[in-house]
Amino acid sequence: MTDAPPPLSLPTSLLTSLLTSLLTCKDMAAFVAHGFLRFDEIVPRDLCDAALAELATGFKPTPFLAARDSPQAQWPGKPLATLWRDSSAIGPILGLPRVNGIIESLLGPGALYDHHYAHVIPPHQRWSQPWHADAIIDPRPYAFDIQLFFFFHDTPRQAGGTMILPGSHFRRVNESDIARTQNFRGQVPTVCQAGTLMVCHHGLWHCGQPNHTDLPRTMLKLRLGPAERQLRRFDLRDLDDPRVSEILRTEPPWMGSADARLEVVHRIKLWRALTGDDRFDMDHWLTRIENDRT
Ligand SMILES: O=C(O)CCC(=O)C(=O)O
Repeated sequence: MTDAPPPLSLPTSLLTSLLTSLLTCKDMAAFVAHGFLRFDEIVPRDLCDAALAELATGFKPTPFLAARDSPQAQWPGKPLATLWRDSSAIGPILGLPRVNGIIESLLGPGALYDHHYAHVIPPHQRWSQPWHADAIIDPRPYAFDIQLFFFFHDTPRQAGGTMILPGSHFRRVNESDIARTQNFRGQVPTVCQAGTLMVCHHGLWHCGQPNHTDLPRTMLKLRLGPAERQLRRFDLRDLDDPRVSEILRTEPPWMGSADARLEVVHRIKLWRALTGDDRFDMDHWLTRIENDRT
């Protein structure tokens, strides 16, 4: 008789740390409903200070500004893990287990770099950036990119933290189509402590704000796309928690009841895509129209 091979198992501590750095189903539902997630003080202060110092040196220029023959010009489309290898702060920040877990939960493994830019609003700038959504050039209905907004210094309201409109991400607009509007009901300014990260769906409406302080306001934006299908990449242990549906139903204040129905349908479809559960529904919204027998 031969001995059976020992069962393949990971040490519990490793398994727990892998799982705890991933987003839960409730987190993912919040992303699907609101189009963003906020992580307060996720980057330690010392790394924030180092990141600001690194940005002040000119950093790696965004590919838009890089010389055509420079390595940075070739970055778009490359795996994130292969970039910022020699960076003293941005690389280590992107390597933080929690930051990695967030990216992996939303995009799956091997996230691909799209672009980055350090948005600096000078002191006493009274101009407000017009509302916009970034580069809506893609027809993908439910795959999505994410945009990481890093705030490396305390950002009080006067300092011009990015304004966002929660729940706007399914309203696909081309860049500045929404620029003639000054304020939307339900808009939320980013007011936060150093080290805060906002992770936004690429369709989320947003704009920079005036900076009434004596200091520049810096926000590092990094856009990433998926390398694989965004399917069940997060911690699935709370998949059947009834709060998942409650979160998916949340209505932002700008939505009328007719609009809300359209949004719910989008959310159900994205939830189906992310979980692989083609029968998932809420209040019969999609099942009602899936009876075409022709
Ligand atoms: O500076 C900001 O707060 C936002 C800038 C931005 O996201 C953009 O220009 O697309």
